[in-house]
Amino acid sequence: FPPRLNCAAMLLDDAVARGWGGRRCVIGADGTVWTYAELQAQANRIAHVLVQDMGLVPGNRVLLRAPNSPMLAACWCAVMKAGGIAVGTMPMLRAKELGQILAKAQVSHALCDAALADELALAAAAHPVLREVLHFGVAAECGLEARAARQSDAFATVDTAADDVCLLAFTSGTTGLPKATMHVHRDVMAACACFPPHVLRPVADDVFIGSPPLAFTFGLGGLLLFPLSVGAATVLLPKAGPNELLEAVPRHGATVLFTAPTSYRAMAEAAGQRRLAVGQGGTLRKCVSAGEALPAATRALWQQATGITLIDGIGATELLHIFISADETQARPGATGKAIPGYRACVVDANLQPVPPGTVGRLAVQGPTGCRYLDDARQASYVQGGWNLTGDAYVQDADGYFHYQSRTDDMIISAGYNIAGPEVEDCLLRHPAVAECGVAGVPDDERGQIVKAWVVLKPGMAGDAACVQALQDFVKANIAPYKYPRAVDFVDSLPRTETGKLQRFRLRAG
Ligand code: 3SK
Repeated sequence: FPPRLNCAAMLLDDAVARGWGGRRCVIGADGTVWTYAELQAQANRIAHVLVQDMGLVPGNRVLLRAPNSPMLAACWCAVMKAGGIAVGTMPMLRAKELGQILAKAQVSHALCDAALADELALAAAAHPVLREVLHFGVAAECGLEARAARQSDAFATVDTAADDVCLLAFTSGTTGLPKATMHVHRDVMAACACFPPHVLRPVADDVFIGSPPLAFTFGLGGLLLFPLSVGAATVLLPKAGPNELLEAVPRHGATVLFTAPTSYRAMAEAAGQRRLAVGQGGTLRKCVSAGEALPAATRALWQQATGITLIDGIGATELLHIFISADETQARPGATGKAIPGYRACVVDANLQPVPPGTVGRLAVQGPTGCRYLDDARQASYVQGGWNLTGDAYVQDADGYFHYQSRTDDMIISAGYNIAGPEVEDCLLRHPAVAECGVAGVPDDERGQIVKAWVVLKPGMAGDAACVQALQDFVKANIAPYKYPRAVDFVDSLPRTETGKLQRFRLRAG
């Protein structure tokens, strides 16, 4: 990439200049359809509001708070165009967490959906660093839409350096302590140059749809950057649970779906999914699963239900997007895939030395994107010897495929056995009574740790002693018996991050 670039200029201005201005670009749940030219014009008007009304100068941090929608996409592009730094936030965050973000990122400006204004106002009262807030989704003259309508729809996109930070993506990870990862304009373009052309291979006629919020880099890439990079359309739904997706995919003629394993599982089990896929009367042709390890049972269920082979991938907020994956022709059940072109990956021991195939170790990744925490001592443990250590335990097989085991801190060591919780979860998910489950190690005087399962049963199933016995017998009959859960709790739901990742540390903590 050239030393000076602005990702919005490349993804939006260049798209219009290339003649895609009249193509459908962003589609909302409320019937909004904006072409590329219309998204550009709206982003330009908002960029004027940021600069003229809100006093933004390049490098200022702008918090964005809204569910997925065309307006949120326009705000994100406007911040890029004005040379600001977008700070995406999950819609369900409360004042306390928003306050931590305001302080850490030194956020001076915010664009916020009026329906989510209260918690931000509480956070702002405690953190006066936030000086300028505008709301959208309000009819008032002082609202963002009304102000934008008074502005010119031409804006000279700021000529940023490729290395200028444009995005602060927060990750609470699976351990609960938020960190801010910095990404520069070139990282955004690098992400668009890796997974989409080498694995997903989208085309301009594709219609993307999915669940991850744009505040999560899985969603930002899958539902905004990647479609823009090929001139495709994207459906941005504020609510995109399994039922909403089952309804919206055929309604919008969606062809590419991005969601998480739990959502694929729920969709596969619901009625009505049979005619989703192209060739079965539907439109879907590519389905990407990430955000969490994909259980082989869920891959098989989706394949049976739709005939579509899931494209699994592992990414990280620290690396912006997916770095190991396999397209639908190369996918192997039980494996995430191989390092995608542009990235290198290997499995290493505690001294960062590569381990032989078949040996469990720590995943180490290098590529065009990488971890830069904002002012955080954890940088030194994430990046070592030029490698990003993602915190995942993997095995590489003799053919180079990477097989997920667990988070490194989730490996259960019981009576000398190494047991990967996700393998036990995958097994339990195959039992007909189980809707969802989480497995983690808990302290045990005799064995050091024992395997414990937290199980959400399907409706109508009784969580009694007979059920515990049946689940334990099922695990013993299907994987090595020493892996069976010696303790089983039945729960109504599992603790997850805002992005849907299971928080095993909260299970362990009871
Ligand atoms: O959490 C992940 O696995 C992920 C996947 C894709 C892009 C970004 C992330 C964080």
